[in-house]
Order: sequence, then structure tokens, then C-alpha cells
Amino acid sequence: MPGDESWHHAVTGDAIEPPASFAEQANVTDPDLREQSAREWPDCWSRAADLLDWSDDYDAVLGGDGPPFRWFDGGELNASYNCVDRHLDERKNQVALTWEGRLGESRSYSYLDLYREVNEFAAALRELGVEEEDVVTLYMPVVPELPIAMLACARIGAPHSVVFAGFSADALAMRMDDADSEYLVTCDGYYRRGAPVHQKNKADNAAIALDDGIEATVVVDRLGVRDGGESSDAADDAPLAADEYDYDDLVTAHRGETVEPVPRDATDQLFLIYTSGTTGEPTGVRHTTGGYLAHAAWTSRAVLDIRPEDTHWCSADIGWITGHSYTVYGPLALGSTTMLYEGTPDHPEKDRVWELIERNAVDVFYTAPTAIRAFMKWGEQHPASHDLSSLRLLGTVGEPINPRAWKWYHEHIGNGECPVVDTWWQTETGGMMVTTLPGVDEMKPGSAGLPLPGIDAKVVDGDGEPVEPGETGYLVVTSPWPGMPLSMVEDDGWFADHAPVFPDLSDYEWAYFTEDGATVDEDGYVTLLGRVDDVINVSGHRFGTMEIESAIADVEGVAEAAVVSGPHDLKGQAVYAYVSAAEDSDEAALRGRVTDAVDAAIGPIAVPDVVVFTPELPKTRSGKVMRRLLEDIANDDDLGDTSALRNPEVVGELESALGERD
Ligand code: 6R9
Repeated sequence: MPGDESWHHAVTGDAIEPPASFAEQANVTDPDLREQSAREWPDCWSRAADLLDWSDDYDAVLGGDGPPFRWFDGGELNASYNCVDRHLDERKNQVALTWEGRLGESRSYSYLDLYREVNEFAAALRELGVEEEDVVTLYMPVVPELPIAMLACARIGAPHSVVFAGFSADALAMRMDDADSEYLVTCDGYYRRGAPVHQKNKADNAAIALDDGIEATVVVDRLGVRDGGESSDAADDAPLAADEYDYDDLVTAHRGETVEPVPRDATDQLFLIYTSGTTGEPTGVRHTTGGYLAHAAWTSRAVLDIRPEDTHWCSADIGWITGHSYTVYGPLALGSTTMLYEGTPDHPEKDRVWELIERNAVDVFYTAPTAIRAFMKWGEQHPASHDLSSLRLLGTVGEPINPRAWKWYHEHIGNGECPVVDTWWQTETGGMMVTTLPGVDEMKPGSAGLPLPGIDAKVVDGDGEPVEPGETGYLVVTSPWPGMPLSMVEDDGWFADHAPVFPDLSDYEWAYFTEDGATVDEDGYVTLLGRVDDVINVSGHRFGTMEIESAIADVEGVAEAAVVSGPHDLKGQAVYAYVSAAEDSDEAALRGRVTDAVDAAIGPIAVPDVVVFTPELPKTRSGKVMRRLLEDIANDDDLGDTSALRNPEVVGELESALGERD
């Protein structure tokens, strides 16, 4: 049972005060905001709605007694208007999007440029027959046409469904079928480490597999062939079929046209997105226009501390929820400059990220712990060779960050002067939920922090009772929040059907179980322990895989680690640790240090029975370690479909490493 003392909590570092120089200028400085918000809930959320322009004012912050939960009930707005048009008066010539391409190209769009592009493409979509509520699938790498298409869809009230460019044809077809989407915007191809990826071929294969046909496909010319570019083989680009359109031709045909933004109800759907495939079948999560946008905008302002004059870089691919909320919607709603990067962090050199931050004078950098651990592995000489003094705030998202990586990020990237926000949230929550307010709250390396003002999140035991400090349990959200998805708004039973509900939440009027295990300290700081389906039961004692991983990842010489359960004759389950070592590490010595570190942090019972060294951990294309696969390898189970992996080649290496052990 979670809540009993056999669940050990992750070790977090000492609390660090927000730097005075930052706190003085922060967007949010009120230390009482949480208490005040709790007293004034749900009306406290009007501060988020106030960041937006409404074509019709809402009647109530939270309509009805719910469910359904109608955030900003009666209000009407358009997301494209909020992210583009309304900024023209004050900053039409300010850069809205700055794009750094994979081949070293860069392109910038002022708010006026963005306005024109979005209008022209919206006019083109209309001409192709796209109507309000038609789902348009967008299947492209991080090129400017992607956010432009998202905003064009939003302008005409057509929900977009962005499918990560690296997904396969089958994955695209499954998503288009599921969403009943008959419109596709894709590209001819794109470059990955210098070689072209034939995106259009994948789209063609998906089209063949679809239950219903495609009405129209728009093709962005990324490889430069149709324009007579010489960078790739002209044969790569087959002529377009009758229902296929060249993106540039379409916008040229609609040059100078404008399209009135369609007023949308606050609870109308803005987009849908499929959750990462680390567990089970991907499922579409539908987000609202008013609640989602308000949540994304407010958290961008309060947590990322973004202001209009800032250049903000969220390194997540736009194909994931993080890119939707914190590359596109949040920063553009606030009128700032958002940076898009198409490439990889180590190409052409391992200092690429720092070079980009220096050249673009990035103010706020938001990335994932997995990236930070790679930066650590590559060495501090790379950031040290660049001027990173433009940075004011650093953020992380996606998985727990071990204290050693947190401190490295804080020191080597933030020069000890930038607050680091460790933001916990999910595709389902739309925006950030648990994290520190950077100008107000102390930071505790390794702990995400407190529920944001107006967010009712708690760690509960199996009976739904809040746990005592130091105990572990389940992270639940016990009141609605603006960024909640439509299935929860409508309370259509989807979440109850899809979540294996462990804690008994029947005493709450309404509650959402996040499927994350967590612990809470005496200050209320929440430390995430990983998905509860990633819990290992050794001799009847439970351990969060994340907490063991954190201990291992903190070892000098370890780049990254993943822990899963494997078979054990006596204990039932054994702890299997897969470790990728930093360059130049002595494996034998490292093995000892790994064992010692787990012993010291948690106890002998959690010490891995098997430590496998691997050059890389198997990862999904979104960068999440694929634990299920590691578990299958440990259990010698059928590995099933490994096509979602970014680096499938490591699977064979791991299997043979474990084979040798036997
Ligand atoms: C935004 C995003 C959600 C899952 C979530 C949790 C993990 C995200 C985290 C974190 C610890 C953080 N997660 N942020 N764990 N600390 N700061 O990543 O959405 O792809 O849906 O993943 O990611 O396990 O449940 P999504």
C-alpha cells in the first residue's frame, strides 16, 4: 500500500530562496496568492481570463454546479485573435516567431507577418472546404507553417490534431480515423541529421490505410525541390494528385485576404492531441478554447515569468502538449517572441543549444530533464563557451528531475542566478499544475513544489485521505481547473473508464486521479515518484522506480538510469537498473557506486539485483524512457511493437547484455 513506510521518499536537496534580483521584477510577487485563491475559488481564475480578449464576456467563472464544468461560461473568444490580432496595435513589428531550421537556416515572423500568414492560410483552408468543427490533422516537423496552420485552424473554429512528425504512417492513420479527420497538412519531407525523411510517403501510406478518405492534403515544401532547390533528389517529390495542394501555391492564391476570427464558446474545442504511447493505446484528449487558453496564458506569465519583450524557448516539439501550451498558445497569447527549433541539440555540435540561446538572447528556457542529463554528460565546457547571461529563468517538465541534474542546470546554465521551475502537469491537465512561483517560493531541487494558486491537488492514500508529510501516496486533483479537457468538462465517463482508479475517491464530490505516485513534505512540497504503474514490489515492499532512478542518476559518472521490475525467485520481483554511463567511466567501479548510492538513499532492499550498462536508454520519440520495454526485456517477455522507439537499435544490445548474464 502506498502510505506505509515501505514507500521511501526521494531525497531532495536544501531549499533555495528565489534570487532577490529575480523576485524584484517577477510577474507574480504576492506571497498570499495561494491562500487568497483558495478562499476565492473558482473566481480566482478570473485573473487568467483577464489575460485574454473576449468577444463576449463570460457570465460566470465556473458555470453550473458541474459536471459539466463550464469554465468562463457564456464567454466567447477566438484563440487566433488572442494570439495574433490583438497584438498588432502595440507590437506589429515585434518578432512573434523566430525559427531555427535544421540546416542552419533561420526565419523570423513579426506579429504583422504572422497575422498575414495565418489569415491567408485560414482563407485557403476555407476554400478547401474546411468548416467549423472539422478536425484538421497537422503532420509536420517544427517548421513555421505548423504554428501558422494551428492558428489558422483556430481562426475558423476547426480543431487541429497535431501528430508528431516522427510517428509512423500507421500511427497517423490511427489518429486520423479516431478523430474522423479528413483534412491533412503535411510536408514533402524534412532533414534528420543531414538525411531527408520522406514525410509525404508516410502520409500517402496513412491515406491508403484510412477508413474514410482524405478530402484534401496540403503539402509544405520543406525539402525545397518543388521550388527548384538543389538540396535533394528531385525524384523525391512526386507530382501532386488532384486532391493535393502545394502550401505556397495556396497562400499565394489567397495573398492579402483576411478571415474574420470565428467567435467560439469558451467550452468549444480548440484542439485534440493524442497522449504519449508509453502506456496502452494512444487516446485523444480534447482541449477547450477559453479554459485551456486562459490556463496556458496564466501559467506562462506566472510560472515562466514571460513578458511581451521576452524571447522564450520551449525546446519541446510542437507535436507534444508542451509545445502546444508553451511554444505556441501561452507565449503568443502574451505577445512575446517564441523560438522554434527544428534540429537536435547535438547537431552540428554539442554546443548547439547554447549557441542558439546566445545568438537569440533567449530570456526563458524550458526543457526536459532527459535533455539536461545529456547536457551534463557532454560536459560543462559546452555551455561555458557561450554567453548565457540573457537567461532569466529556467524550467523543466516531463519527468522528475534528480537533484544533481537540477543543480547542474541551476549552476552551469543559470549561473546560480536563474530560478529553476520544475513543472508537473500532463496532456490531460492542459497546463502546469504543481510547481513553484519563481519570484515567491523557495526551490527544492528534486521536488516539483506546491499546487499552483487555484489548483486543488493533494497526495492521498488508498482511502483518499491526505497523507502525512513524509508518507507517499497518489497525486489527485480534487477540484476542476480551467485547462481540464472536454471529457472531464462533460464528465462523459471517459476518464473513469480509462484510469485504473487505485485510491478510493468516493468522498470527493469530484476528483481526477493523475496516476502518478508522490510524496509531500512538511511544507506541502510535492515530489513525484513516477506513474503508479511503475511501482516495483520487492518482497512485499513498494518502491517508486523514479526514486531509485533518482538515486542512481545522482551518482557521479552516471548519465541516465531507468529502473524496472524483473523476475526474482525469492523476492517476487527484483529491481533491474539500466544505466547509461557518462563518457570515460569505469563500469566496475560505477557498478559499486550505483549499488552504494541506492543502499544509502533508500536501503539494501531497493538495491538493484541486476545492473545493465547501455550506451543509451530506449526512448519514445517524445524522449520518455520506455520502461515497459525495459520490463519486458528484464522479464524475457515478447517485446511487442517497438516502432514507437526513437532508438530501436539499443533493444538488441540490451537483450544480449542480459543474455550474457544468464
Ligand atoms: C507535460 C507532460 C505526463 C506525465 C506525468 C508525470 C510526468 C511531467 C513532471 C513529471 C515529475 C515533473 N511528468 N512533468 N514527473 N516531475 N515536473 O509531460 O505531459 O506527456 O502527458 O506526461 O509526465 O508522470 O503524469 P505528458
